[in-house]
Amino acid sequence: SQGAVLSAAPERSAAADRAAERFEQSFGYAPDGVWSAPGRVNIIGEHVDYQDGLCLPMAISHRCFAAAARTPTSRVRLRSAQDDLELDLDAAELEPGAVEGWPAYVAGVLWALRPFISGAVTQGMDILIDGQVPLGAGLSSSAALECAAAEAIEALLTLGTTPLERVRAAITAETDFAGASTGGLDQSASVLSREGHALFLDCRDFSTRAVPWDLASQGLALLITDTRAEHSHVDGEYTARRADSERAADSLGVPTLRDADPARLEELLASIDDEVVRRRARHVITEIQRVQEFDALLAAGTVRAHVTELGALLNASHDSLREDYEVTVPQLDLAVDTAREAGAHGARMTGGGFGGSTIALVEAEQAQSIAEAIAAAFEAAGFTAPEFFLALPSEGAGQDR
Ligand code: GAF
Repeated sequence: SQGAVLSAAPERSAAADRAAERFEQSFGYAPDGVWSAPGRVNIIGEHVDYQDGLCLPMAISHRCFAAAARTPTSRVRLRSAQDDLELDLDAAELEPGAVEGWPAYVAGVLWALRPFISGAVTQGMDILIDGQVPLGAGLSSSAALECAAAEAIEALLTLGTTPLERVRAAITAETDFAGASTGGLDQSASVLSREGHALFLDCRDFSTRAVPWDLASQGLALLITDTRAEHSHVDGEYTARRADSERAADSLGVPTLRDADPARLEELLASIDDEVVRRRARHVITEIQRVQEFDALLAAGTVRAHVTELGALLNASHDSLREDYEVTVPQLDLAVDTAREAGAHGARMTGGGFGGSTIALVEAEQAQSIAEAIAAAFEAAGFTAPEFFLALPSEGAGQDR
């Protein structure tokens, strides 16, 4: 094996300075400011956000930066340091379907914020996007893009929106403008996370609570493995799972699976005729319960004090996503199985699945050897070499300079 390199967290203030320089190189003048928003991992609570469930994500140290300025025109000009695709359109022409590719996630946020803009959207602006969140890794590069854009637009237009209103605008941009019908976990994590903490998120009303999640001082680490497995058919499969979960709620006669009583699980499941729908229901209902148990353990003491039980909940989450929800792929299962065999307290896929990343709760001193074991297993299986990061609980969206 080539060994495994655990990439260090990119330094935030240097990255913000670089985004400002790149804006100036591209547009020929200095930006009014730089704003950024992070990617995320979900620690537990997967495929439950669109059923009013509970999730426990955290922001990671990889961020998307937006250097931006108001202009004395009505043109919206969007450029990227990573991609040649550009957008230059009149602010009044913003409408779903009018924009393709990554600029749709930025233009969509401006469109979604129009209820907060007095009169029509006519103010022009220049935005340069400089992103560090790995693309297609299941680490929410698109939410980071939307949420960085929302911070920049809020400041440029002094809209007076709350963080939660910006979360909702980012969700609307994704579902109604870019056309990806996701559940809100990613945008909430990107905007509302606090440094050193995980975010307890109740998707029924998007209320949140910061939960201390300081692994480093306890000799622990959360190892992210980007499996680099190709995200094929992701959108179709995601939509299909969402539809299955809605069928499950219908069969049980409840508005959402959050309303199903976990104490009556066996009885409820027995009332669902369709075998696939029954398994989908079992995943969502038990996953919401696992988040409650995970949160209760964290409230009762340190991560270290309950590391075995917390690890077991991570394992149970993955097994449920593999067997009942069927959103894993061989690379995700191999990374998880290998991490467990190499000494992780627990491991699971994170995010939507069908490719993307896994997380493993590990002793800090074993992070390197577990990463090496995963890299070796991937090489032996003939899979593309994975990439490794440490998930350091970072601050949500905000202004950099
Ligand atoms: C993706 C979606 F965007 C989220 O809304 C969530 O459903 C997640 O998959 C699964 O938990 O990241």
